[in-house]
Amino acid sequence: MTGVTSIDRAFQAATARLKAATRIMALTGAGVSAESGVPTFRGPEGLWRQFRAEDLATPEAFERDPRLVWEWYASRRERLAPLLPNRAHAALAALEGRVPGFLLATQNVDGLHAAAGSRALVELHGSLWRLRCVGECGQAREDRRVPLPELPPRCACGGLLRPDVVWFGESLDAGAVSRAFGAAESAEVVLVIGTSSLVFPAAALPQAARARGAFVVEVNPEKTPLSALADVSLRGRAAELLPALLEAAA
Ligand code: BV8
Ligand code: ZN
Repeated sequence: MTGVTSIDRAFQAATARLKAATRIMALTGAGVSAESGVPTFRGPEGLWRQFRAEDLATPEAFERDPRLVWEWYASRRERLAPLLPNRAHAALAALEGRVPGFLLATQNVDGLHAAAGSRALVELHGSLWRLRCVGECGQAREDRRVPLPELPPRCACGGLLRPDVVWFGESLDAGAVSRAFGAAESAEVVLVIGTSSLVFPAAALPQAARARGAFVVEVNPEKTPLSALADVSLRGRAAELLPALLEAAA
């Protein structure tokens, strides 16, 4: 093809690999939900701009001031409630239906991958639609009420309820981590979509896959610490590039 730019070559390399692969793992971050209207964390309008992660997304912050932490999560739930999955979420759900060995590991807590129909899904950082009791019963259950009746919300057992998400300094669910690393280590292709690749251990997944010979494709409008390691880094928006990749790889 005359005048093939490096972008076309990268895109073609990615689609050729996707076409041939039977084991694919995808890792997503806040960028995959950006086109649904969900603010990212570290972007110019990012959530962390108004708040400092250290002040809010930690068990110490919750211990110190559960109401303040809950005001932040309640505002995120209210903002998220009317939002819908976008074409990137839909493309990943469609890819799952086409590839027998597919797993999607997300760092997002917004529930939009499940809403788009993804089932082979690991929510590495939990979900802000699930509340967990820090009192006696320790129960975790889905609760989509917006607004919540009181902040902080209380469990029937009298205990405090917290968002069932993983805060900084907290360990991820061991089962989720082993499922995600197991998929990364056996994947032929890893798609890394909409993440700044700064938060561990999620950001270690593509390295683990690469070490086993996987072909790593990054989809992100910006350069990230992963870009140098990726086999191809497609500079673009997920809602545009993912449907195009799927179509070309069909
Ligand atoms: C842990 C809470 C054991 C839920 C979050 C090494 C090993 C283990 C831990 C660490 C380690 N090194 C450091 C640590 C500690 C820490 C960590 O990683 N710190 C970082 C900041 C250095 N990790 C932990 O504490 C983890 N716990 O491992 O426990 C332990 C503990 C301590 C020490 C050792 C071991 C827990 C991590 C989970 C923290 N919880 N959130 C919530 O409220 O959401 S993290 C937070 O960041 C979110 O969950 C988010 O998912 C995550 C990652 O952010 P991104 O999703 O990447 O979003 P971001 O805004 O940064 O980037 C968006 C990207 O999208 C950008 O690149 C942008 O260009 C792109 N984009 C924008 N628009 C689009 C787009 N892309 C495509 N299309 C578009 N349209
Ligand atoms: Zn309880």
